[in-house]
Amino acid sequence: MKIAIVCYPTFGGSGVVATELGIALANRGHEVHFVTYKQPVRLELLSNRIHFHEVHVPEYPLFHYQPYELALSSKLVDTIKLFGIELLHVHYAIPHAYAGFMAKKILEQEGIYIPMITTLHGTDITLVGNHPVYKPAVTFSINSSDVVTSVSDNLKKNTLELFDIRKEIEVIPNFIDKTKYSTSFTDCQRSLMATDEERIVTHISNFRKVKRIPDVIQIFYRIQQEIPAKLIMVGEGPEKEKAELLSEQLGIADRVVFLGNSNEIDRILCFSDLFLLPSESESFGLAALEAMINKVAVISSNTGGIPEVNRHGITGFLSDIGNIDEMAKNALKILRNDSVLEEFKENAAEVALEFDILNVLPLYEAVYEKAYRARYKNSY
Ligand code: GMT
Repeated sequence: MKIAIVCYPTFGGSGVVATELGIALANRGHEVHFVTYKQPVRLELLSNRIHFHEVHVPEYPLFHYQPYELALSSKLVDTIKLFGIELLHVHYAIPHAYAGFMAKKILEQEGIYIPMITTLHGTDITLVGNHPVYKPAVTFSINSSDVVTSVSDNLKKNTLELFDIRKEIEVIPNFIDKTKYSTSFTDCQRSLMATDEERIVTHISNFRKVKRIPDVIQIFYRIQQEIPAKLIMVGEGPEKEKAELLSEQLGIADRVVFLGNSNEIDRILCFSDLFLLPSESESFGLAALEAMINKVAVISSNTGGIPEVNRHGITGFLSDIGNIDEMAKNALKILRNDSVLEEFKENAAEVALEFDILNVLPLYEAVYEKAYRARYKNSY
């Protein structure tokens, strides 16, 4: 099938899922066309089955806001016609589902019927999409999609509670490709980061408020008071500076390493013992799943879809949002003892396999088939 994928090309989870899905679809023989404003970060190799089409928005001084949706719709129309695309899959409702719907309608006037799948990722529903300035447009675009998928049961529940949705929402969880990690590094170069006695605790995110970055630092502060440990902070975002300052104020700056954005997440996770995800809200927690497949135990909040991924007492522990004392205590339960740590690490990797792409890809292919067969139904 010839599939166009629209996503954010940045380090955010929705872009990562869209990119990895596109790569996997291409490996299965589909032709995949990414349409977005920059080459997606995890898309290193383009090939005859993976294409990238840049959406360019010319600056015009009259516009206070440059109209990205318009440019995206037009680019979709051109790309779909030029390459004979058969299906459009948009990740993150805002503004992708809206722009995709416009493209679909423009094409219908030319007798081209393109089914549109919308995948909801989280903040497009919970934090951003639910805002009154966007709500009617988001509701309309979800209801106008041919198929709607959400990345967790919890996100489906939230969507149905927050919006007036008249469409069935299919839950297709996020996934990992275990073959990517099966080359597991024999030498993780752990010694570059920590001594043999130190445990390595890691956090990876876009450092937004929703991730509760100060909690990450405070949990680690309590851990390192009890056992030798290092904290590795991976990512960039508005809360990073505050986190650096807090580590200095707490006198632990020499034990906290800020690495910035990285394309070597698997290498970093390879030498990590514990992953911290104390988020305020999280529709799934892809970062936790990526940690788990790399045999890293997880200490997280129990919000949103996280309990669907991190299993309490098995792959790690979950606590109420903001309960940093309990999170630190639970972290120490795992980290203090080699054999306990090993057990949690093994469990994490085993549970992560439930989300193997081999189980998840057929679910997407099935909805593609269904939408393609019904492509004339949603047009008027
Ligand atoms: O976590 C973020 O802030 C990035 C955001 C995104 O849209 O890229 O992530 C959301 O989608 C991910 C992939 O489906 C999920 O794993 C994250 O849980 C979700 N983030 C939130 O719900 C806050």
